[in-house]
Amino acid sequence: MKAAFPEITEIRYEGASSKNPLAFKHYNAEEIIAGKTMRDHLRFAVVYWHTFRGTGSDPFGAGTMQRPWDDGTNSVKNAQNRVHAAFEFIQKLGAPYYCWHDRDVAPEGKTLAETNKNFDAVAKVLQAEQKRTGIKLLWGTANAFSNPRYMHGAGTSCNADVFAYAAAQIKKAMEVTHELGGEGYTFWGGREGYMTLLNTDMKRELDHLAKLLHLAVDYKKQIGFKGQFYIEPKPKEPTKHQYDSDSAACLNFLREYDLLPHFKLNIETNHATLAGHTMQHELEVAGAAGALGSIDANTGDELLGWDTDQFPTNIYLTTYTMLSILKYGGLTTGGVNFDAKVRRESFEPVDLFHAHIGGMDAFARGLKIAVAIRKDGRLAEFVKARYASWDSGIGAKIESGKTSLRELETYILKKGEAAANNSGRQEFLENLINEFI
Ligand code: XUL
Ligand code: CO
Repeated sequence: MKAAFPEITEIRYEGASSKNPLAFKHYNAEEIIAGKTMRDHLRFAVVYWHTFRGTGSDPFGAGTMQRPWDDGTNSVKNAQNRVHAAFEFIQKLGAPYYCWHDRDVAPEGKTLAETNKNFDAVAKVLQAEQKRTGIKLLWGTANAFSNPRYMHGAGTSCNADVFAYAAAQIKKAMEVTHELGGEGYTFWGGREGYMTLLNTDMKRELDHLAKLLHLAVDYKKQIGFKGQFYIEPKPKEPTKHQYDSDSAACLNFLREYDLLPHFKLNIETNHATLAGHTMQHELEVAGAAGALGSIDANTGDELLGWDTDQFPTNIYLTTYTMLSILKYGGLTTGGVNFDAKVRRESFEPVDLFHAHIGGMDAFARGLKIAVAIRKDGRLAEFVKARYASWDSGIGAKIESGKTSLRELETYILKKGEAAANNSGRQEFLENLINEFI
């Protein structure tokens, strides 16, 4: 097969002083930092949907992307050829993982049986390319939102047949993920929400969504799939309200339906901002619940209020992200998955390299800075000292559950007033972070 990126050789680490746009300035896969290689800390993944299926179309205009390896047809043959281009790209980039939706990799047929056959035919090539290159599947997922049948949702559809179809589709996507040695499986509820409450039985829809996830948990056990299940929060787009709106809503849903032991969260930056939160907030909510699993790394445009899925280049963002990830023990099953797309105006194949190199370097810097901040220790010491009143005396008593309102009243009556507060020192801490950036 002809090379898809003939002018591009393996992307190498050349150090911070390099002016080569096709080299890493900060990501040095083998470099050990805080006891692990950068490769193992960051576990980068390339997404199939944006990088190999993104056309550059938007609501106002047609696709713009030049993808010489793609013949533009929906044939299985074209899908198989595309796999070679994808693995050439991922290998030259040096990312250890990739992710897909079932419908990104293989075309839909007229029936589910035909679609599954197409999927198997392409999965065979994925399997061979994984073997040839050593690139692994971070997670698979089912696209249960694009086809018109999913207009009312998949697990939350008012049409029971559509629920059954989604279940069948998820079953197959889990099987293929398992066959390809996938390390996880993600559920993003593309249309699991509503456009208007006037036509919606919310309680029933939520019950159904939980049913679908329980069926998946059961099937996972039956086929012996050991990968991690993830839910990916997103508040809106395409629906007005998505049930998995943010980390807290997902955790509440999982707890209510006894699903929490089986799931972790896959947190996406632009989804966090759509929810009116920071990425760090979403990571902290997930981490505190022991449910921080993986991240979809991207960013939005502060002046555009939609899911622009841009590549992350902001060092503060990657620093705060890595601070939270390291705090909760680092990425184990999950990774830094670039759910990001090049701009419509960046239509040449080489732009895919610039985008990923930039994202990987931004995360490498975030990792190094976060490790340095943790090593320095002043930030953690400050936070620890801020809560010192809880380490002994009345604070320790409250935390251990050994007090009552009556006792607390007696305590304060005796003191007359609470001990004086200390400054929150926000500006001091912001300056401290800037010492490391
Ligand atoms: C959509 C989104 C999805 C999920 C996988 O906003 O993030 O691509 O990551 O279904
Ligand atoms: Co995503």
